[in-house]
Amino acid sequence: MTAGSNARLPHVVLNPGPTQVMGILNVTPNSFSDGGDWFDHDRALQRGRDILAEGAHIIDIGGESTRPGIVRTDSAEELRRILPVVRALAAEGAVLSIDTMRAEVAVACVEAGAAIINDVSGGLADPAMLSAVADLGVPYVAMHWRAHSTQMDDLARYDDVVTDVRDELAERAEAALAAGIGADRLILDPGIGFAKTGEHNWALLNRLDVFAELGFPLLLGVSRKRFLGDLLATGDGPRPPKERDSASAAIATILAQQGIWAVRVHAVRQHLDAVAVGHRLSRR
Ligand code: PMM
Repeated sequence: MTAGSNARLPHVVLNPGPTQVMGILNVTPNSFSDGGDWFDHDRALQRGRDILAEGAHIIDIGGESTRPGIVRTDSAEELRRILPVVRALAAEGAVLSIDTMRAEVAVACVEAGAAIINDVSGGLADPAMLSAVADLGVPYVAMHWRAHSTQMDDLARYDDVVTDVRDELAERAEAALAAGIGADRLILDPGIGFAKTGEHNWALLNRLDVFAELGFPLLLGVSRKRFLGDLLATGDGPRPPKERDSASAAIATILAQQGIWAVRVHAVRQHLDAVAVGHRLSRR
């Protein structure tokens, strides 16, 4: 198979249908909701198989946490965490997306069998990323991002969050196309929770039509995020991350009704059900 051939494109990208469910596999000691749970390679592999058995269309594998405030992992460690898991799950036929901001990691993982690159920085963190992905010929998720985790909360300032994020994401799309990434391989994500307050997140979720107008499939990651913990807070404080899945799924229902391409989630079964309901509602 040559890089850039259509054979590389997973059927999930080619076929517009019900919203795809992308199961999250964080091979990290410190992600915000499941840090440490799947850090060991054998446990990560088992979690990947469970995600597939639950019916996920795609597994999104990450070896670097992007949780607010966290210091970066170096590339050797990022690769050590994920490469054996990528190789094993790809050999079992899974459609794998790699959650990385590094070109070097993207290239190694696609060579190991991964099908999609999911870059939360939209090409801003590593100047080599966009041209590397163009050469690989794989689909690319460009997320709206302003800065690394240590600085992002300070940058959650917008004149109008919907138009500002739309414009900044459109710039990333233009950069991706200019670098040679095919228009049929580009997916956009407004980046819920990245340099955004809870109010910003809700405003964006209310106006996804503005993002759909950019003309690319959309991916959304709301699963277990802080704004849901705050929405469901009690006198004891925010709802803990692992108890936010019903709220995530409620949003996924509406996203599926709106024809969003994919949702990135922790609780796969629950979100498949939510997507089935949303998709059915969209049929009128
Ligand atoms: N969120 C996280 C990580 N990767 N990728 C995309 N495309 N969109 C997101 O919203 C997103 C992401 C943070 O969540 P995690 O720590 O549970 O992985």
